[in-house]
Amino acid sequence: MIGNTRRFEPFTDAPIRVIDESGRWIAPFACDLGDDRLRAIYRDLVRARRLDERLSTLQRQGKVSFVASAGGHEGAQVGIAGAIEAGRDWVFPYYRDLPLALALGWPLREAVAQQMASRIDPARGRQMPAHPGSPALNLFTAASPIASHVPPAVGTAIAQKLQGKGDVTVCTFGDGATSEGDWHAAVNLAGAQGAPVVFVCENNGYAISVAFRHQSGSADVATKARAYGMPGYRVDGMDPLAVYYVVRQAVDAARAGLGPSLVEALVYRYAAHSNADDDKRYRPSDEVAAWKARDPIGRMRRFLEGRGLWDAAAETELAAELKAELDDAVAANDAAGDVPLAWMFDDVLAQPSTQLRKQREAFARERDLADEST
Ligand SMILES: Cc1ncc(C[n+]2csc(CCOP(=O)(O)OP(=O)(O)O)c2C)c(N)n1
Repeated sequence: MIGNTRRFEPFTDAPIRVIDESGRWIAPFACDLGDDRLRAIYRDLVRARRLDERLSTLQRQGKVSFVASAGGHEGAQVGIAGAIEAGRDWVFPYYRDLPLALALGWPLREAVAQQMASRIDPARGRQMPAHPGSPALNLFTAASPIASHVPPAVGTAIAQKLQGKGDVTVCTFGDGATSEGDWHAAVNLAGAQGAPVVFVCENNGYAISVAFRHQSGSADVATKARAYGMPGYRVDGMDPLAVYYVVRQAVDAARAGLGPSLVEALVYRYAAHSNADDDKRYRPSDEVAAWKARDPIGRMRRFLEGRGLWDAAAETELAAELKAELDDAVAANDAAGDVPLAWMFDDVLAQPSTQLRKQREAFARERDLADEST
């Protein structure tokens, strides 16, 4: 019931937090999550970080072509995942959302397969790495053009409203997306239609090298909600439970027919924008270090330790479990091998056109010639 969960006011100057950096609970209400759930949230954070580190290694080994690191975004994403009913609600993610996809239940092997474009990738190697998607989870495949997924997210939410089953849509994006025309058109429509959608901006302060103040005249992202007639919440995105509680309130409101919300989660990306970027050219290293000191994993661990729910032995056990899981996922994809190039002609049209058949034949001839010359 919305009445029980309406805890937060919109448009606060200070970002909403429920755990401080020392791991102390500071909210004026009690934490109602069970011990196992709290430990699972911590596990999701660490699991995402380990995958992130492994993907960078795989990229340097030439096994993955592109990495969009999510290090520093995990707290926000795991918090969002906890507030959604996976497989019922719809989620429209963006390319930095691997931790969100994993926390929703995307199998790690599948996630690694998508990154490596191996033969066991359900997308058959056709997606750019770091573009999660899963029909089983109602997880819309991430699209590269910034903010292009926001209009279809709103369309989905309007359809959910017409169906009247209380399902909702959550749409995530970076701060750069909020400077795009698609974003404004879609958020405006959501406000006008009272669509059951929760927009979550993972504001890491930069759109590649462009700092937020250079791409928007707004003081912050949450403010933009005022123009479209919905509440805008600013939340500390390095506090996973704050994000969970704020997004849960917004999701509950959308389910109850109260319309859309915009949540701004203040995060940081620790690594460069991608493996093709050099962040030292546009941001100082002490800024990076200051944000790392606020890391969501350390904060959540201190919170658990303070409640007697975690210790060094549990940490050692988790590290071993996650390493084994990652090793297994990489080994399975290594063993499966790369997607054959000829697969690009499959599944394009139910009845292949003359042109497609000709292209396939031309490709086969080229390949034969290449084979002969080796
Ligand atoms: C329409 C469009 N314009 C430009 C780009 C190139 N581009 C890729 S990522 C990116 C930055 C987006 O920043 P933000 O939305 O803040 O997300 P972040 O990468 O910081 O998480 C840009 C400009 C693009 N993919 N699509």
